[in-house]
Amino acid sequence: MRTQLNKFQRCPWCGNFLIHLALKQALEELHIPKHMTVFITGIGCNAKMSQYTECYGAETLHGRPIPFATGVKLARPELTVISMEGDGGSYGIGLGHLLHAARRNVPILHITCDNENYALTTGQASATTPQAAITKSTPQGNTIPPFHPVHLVESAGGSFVRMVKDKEMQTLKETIKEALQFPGFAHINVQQTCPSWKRW
Ligand SMILES: Cc1ncc(C[n+]2csc(CCOP(=O)(O)OP(=O)(O)O)c2C)c(N)n1
Ligand code: SF4
Ligand SMILES: [Mg+2]
Repeated sequence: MRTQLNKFQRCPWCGNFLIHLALKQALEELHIPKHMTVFITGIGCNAKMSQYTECYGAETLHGRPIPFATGVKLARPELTVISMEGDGGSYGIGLGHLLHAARRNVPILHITCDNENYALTTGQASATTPQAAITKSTPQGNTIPPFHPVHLVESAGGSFVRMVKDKEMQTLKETIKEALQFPGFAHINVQQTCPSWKRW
């Protein structure tokens, strides 16, 4: 984490604190140098993480970190390239990129901070919001069933696909380490705490 940035734009108890710490520890324990790491995010609460991390990176467009990260990896295959988005970005607007990255086996790590809602825009329902959940966009309860992200990415050809809870930090860190050493496309769905909007 950048030491000079001590004011994170996050709610207290946000799961992104845990995901960020696990990622930082994983990179440190694998001795991956900061100048060899590129961290690409999209847009959303999670996306600020690339600004808060001491390495190369960019905060791109909602749904588009995977194509950006793919380009970086193609140009500089020796770099460790991490892409991150929320559930809205990964499984909504950017779903096509995720499935094709899995199908093409692009050697990057894509982490989804899955808080089951569009948090930055104040909590609308996403593709992973459970049925009956009350959100800003489903005041009577969500009527649409969510899909299962792990099954979805596996069906596209993803061979390293994991689902981990943010609070299980040791498991999360070890899973990130495993994914960073995987020689193909790796996807981690992190079940993320969002005390402001996820109340189910
Ligand atoms: C192309 C585009 N459409 C819509 C938006 C508005 N927008 C900004 S953040 C966001 C929701 C993000 O939700 P998610 O990807 O789940 O990330 P979270 O905030 O939950 O971490 C939306 C819809 C945008 N920035 N760009
Ligand atoms: S709205 Fe949710 S995801 Fe966004 S900072 Fe707050 S707790 Fe975290
Ligand atoms: Mg979200």
